[in-house]
Amino acid sequence: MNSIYETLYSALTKRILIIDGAMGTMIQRHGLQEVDFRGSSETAGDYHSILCNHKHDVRGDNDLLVLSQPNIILDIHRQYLAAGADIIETNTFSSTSIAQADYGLQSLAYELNVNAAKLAKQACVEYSTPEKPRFAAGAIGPLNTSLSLSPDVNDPGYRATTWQKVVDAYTEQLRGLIAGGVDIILVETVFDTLNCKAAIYAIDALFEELNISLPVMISGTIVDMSGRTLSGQTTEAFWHSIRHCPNLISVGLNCALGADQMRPFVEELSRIADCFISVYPNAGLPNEMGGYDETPDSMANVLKEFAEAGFINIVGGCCGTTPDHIATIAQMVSTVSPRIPTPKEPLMRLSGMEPFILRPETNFVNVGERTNVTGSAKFARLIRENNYDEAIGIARQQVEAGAQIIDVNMDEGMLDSEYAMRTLLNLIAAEPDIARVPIMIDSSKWSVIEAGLQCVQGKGIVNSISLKEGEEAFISIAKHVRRYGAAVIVMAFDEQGQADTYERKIEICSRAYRILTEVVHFPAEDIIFDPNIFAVATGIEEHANYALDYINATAYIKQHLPLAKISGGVSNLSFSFRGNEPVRRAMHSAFLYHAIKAGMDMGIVNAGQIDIYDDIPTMLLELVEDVILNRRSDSTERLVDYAERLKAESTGESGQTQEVQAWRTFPIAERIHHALVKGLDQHVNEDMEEARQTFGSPLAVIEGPLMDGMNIVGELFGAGKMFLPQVVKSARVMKKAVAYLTPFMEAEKELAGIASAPNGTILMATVKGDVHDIGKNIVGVVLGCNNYRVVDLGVMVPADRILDEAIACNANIIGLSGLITPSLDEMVHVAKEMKRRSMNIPLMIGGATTSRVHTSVKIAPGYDGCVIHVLDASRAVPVAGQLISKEHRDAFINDNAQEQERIRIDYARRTSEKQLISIEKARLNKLSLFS
Ligand code: B12
Repeated sequence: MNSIYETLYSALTKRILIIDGAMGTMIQRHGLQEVDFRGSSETAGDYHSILCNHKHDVRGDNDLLVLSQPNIILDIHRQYLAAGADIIETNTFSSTSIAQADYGLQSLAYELNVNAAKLAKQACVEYSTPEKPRFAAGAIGPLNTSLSLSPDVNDPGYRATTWQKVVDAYTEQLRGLIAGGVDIILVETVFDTLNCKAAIYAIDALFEELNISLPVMISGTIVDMSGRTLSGQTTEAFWHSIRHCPNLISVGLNCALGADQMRPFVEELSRIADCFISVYPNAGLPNEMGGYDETPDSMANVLKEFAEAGFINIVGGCCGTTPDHIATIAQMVSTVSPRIPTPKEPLMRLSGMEPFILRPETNFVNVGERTNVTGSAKFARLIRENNYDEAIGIARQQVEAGAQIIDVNMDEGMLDSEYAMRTLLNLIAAEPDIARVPIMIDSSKWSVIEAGLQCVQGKGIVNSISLKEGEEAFISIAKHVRRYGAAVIVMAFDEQGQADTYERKIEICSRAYRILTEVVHFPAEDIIFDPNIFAVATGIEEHANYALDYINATAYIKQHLPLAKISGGVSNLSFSFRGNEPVRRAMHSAFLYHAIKAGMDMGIVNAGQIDIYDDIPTMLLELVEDVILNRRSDSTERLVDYAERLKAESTGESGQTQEVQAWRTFPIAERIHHALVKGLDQHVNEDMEEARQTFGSPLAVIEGPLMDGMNIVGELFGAGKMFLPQVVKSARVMKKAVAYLTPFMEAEKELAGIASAPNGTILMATVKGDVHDIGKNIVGVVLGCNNYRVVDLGVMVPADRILDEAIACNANIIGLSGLITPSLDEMVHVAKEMKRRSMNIPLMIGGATTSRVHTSVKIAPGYDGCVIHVLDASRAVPVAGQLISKEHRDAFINDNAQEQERIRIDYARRTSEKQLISIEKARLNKLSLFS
């Protein structure tokens, strides 16, 4: 930390700081012509001779004015400082060699930055007082070229520039800004996170080289109300991708939108980021003439509300704003306290275009392994044949089948692996369905890993680094991984070789952890150990304990190396049984079951090669576990014998047919459970028909055997006995079943002669961050069949969209669904937003993790209208009926409110009983064994 950082930090804790407004708008007021941009000998000094003979037009190159008309720029800085700005930006938005090439002025890039910094600094010195220090922020713009996007629609893998060129251009700009004396580095208007990551890379490297560390501000740009950057990332994914920046003092948003439209995104950043928050919007959206209409008062009013809501620390304006805007904003927020950043839980926060957080309840994370030339013959062939279109198809299948991260490996002797890595990743960047998940860049060669890192805008994982080449090389590579902002897998490998015993595994991992956390300052939550899964049952005595050593090492690491994660390539384990799929599958499932219990977090897994643990035949399970847990000296022979027999039996169709027939003879409910758990959809329609007749109504089938089946799936999944790709298949079966039953529910409605005018409109949505929609869809169908007009917004729906649409469709009720823990907070947020917007629409809450207690204690108090928890689809109908009925509505709402109050009192009593007593009281209670 240096003194500028501390001075700025201290100011930010005391008040909301003001950043200046638009430079362009102010320059336009001077009506400068070509000749003015070139300057005169008086205004441009030595630069005049260069500029007056320059071949290219320079009108419009605003950054050039720091050389040709420095007084104009100095005067604008002064106006903003006089208006109350604490931070002013250098006039260097386009002062890189890349951007200046448009005017043929690339050779002046360094000088532009030095001079711009000097001007801003001079103005700051003039206005600084001990009570109100002013700061010159070196502005680094987004460039006129993108590392994530192709400028050629016909060639999505093409890039107009390279990572290295961008890093070089930014480094030169930074050198100039630092030489000119800026106090802060501001990377702003980030529309492509990969460009921003290149800037961060340059900052980190230059800070190290010059041994300085200025505070850094980063400001992204959300281009429209979809809430994404131009390169497709959500606000949260953007934050995950850039938070590794050294000395990051603030993150925020600027440009593209007016303050009003920015609200949800600023609110989100303020909720998730642990540094200060900046916001400097445009003066509204551009009008039809390209101008900006937001007045100082109207803009300041919105920004004041942000301040009062506790969202912001630094505020100002972007396009279209003027010193008048800044003065009004400064005055309006002067009495509001700044937001206090709070530390966030140290979770591994990855991203593709969307965020991916490993939370305690995330369960085992599947890393898709098919985009690996060493593991998939088909993928290898496609890459060799340069057939990237089909290779991309494999990546897509992986994500569709439930891979939460995809591993990409191009390590093959005859391939240009760097080229292949770059080509595939650039193509993936253009496929939002695939690029939404984080990428694991897998290679044994650093040059290939680096080629990959230079193509991913999100926060991915490097697979892998190790101590193989000694500490020095390890530290250097780890620093680079950090500089690229990735998490890292560390293989248990050192100068002596690969760790194959428990002792070696924990010794190497502990040593690597110490170096990473203490020397490299790598965040512990971003370290993943791979303690090596080796083949067992090989017949070699020394291999007998391999699996158990991995499992025990996992448990040790989880206990002794805080926050570190564990991964591994699972298919190695069963190498000795190649060709015997049932045994391999059983080995993988049993191994994963024990390894996950010991703390394994993620793995490179072929989803087709795992069974459900509980389904492994008892005998096979025992034999497999004997091998994995090394329980008997003859375990390998016994498993080999069994495997031989199994192979003999299963050649020919008969074994398979028998198994198929067996489950078809189960009672209907069990058949449904079986189909759901196994993801079998061939018999869904006939089973649904039978079930419908057995259970009396389609809804009874949904809420009976289908729900029970999904709960079994959920339990197996939660216990590490079933994996996400399998759950995806279960979900498909469930959806097919519901689709079969839906027309029957509709027919019931007709039969009941329900009137055609709808009872009311119900807006349904699964909240932001959550993809579960089966339950919501069922509720929608059931309500639809009971004559409600249902407007279904789908999944992952942000609060503001839910509320805007609810108003637009004149909804009588809003129904929120959510099944994962973070959705509970999101529902609280929706309720609070409803209150902020003074809405009065009743809110129904549903989905497996929601509860009556949570709704009463956490959601309902945030909203003045009615909030009601509804357990299932059939109960949704009477609840909706009561909420809409003119006659019963008030009494129903009142009863619900009273019941919720009782629940809150009861909850408060139960939790206060659990509260800790004072130390004195505890001492009085001490255990006295000898009195
Ligand atoms: C199927 C499923 C999936 C499918 C979802 C497919 C889809 N299109 O919906 C897939 C594979 C994609 C999936 C993904 C994940 N899942 Co999941 N999933 C399940 C599972 C097994 C079943 C859910 C289901 O459909 N149930 C059947 C339906 C009908 O029940 P329901 O949704 O509860 O709906 C009924 C009522 O609740 C109610 N209702 C529902 N919504 C509403 C709304 C209103 C307004 C009303 C009135 C009523 C109502 O009516 C419905 C019918 O009666 C559950 C386990 C479980 N027991 O729920 C886990 C479960 C929900 N998933 C879980 C997890 C952890 C995940 C992942 C995070 C895994 C991961 N590592 O990535 C991701 C989440 C990704 C994300 N960002 O959302 C955990 C959640 C744990 C937690 N507390 O956070 C669970 C509980 C499993 C577990 N035991 O660990 N999952």
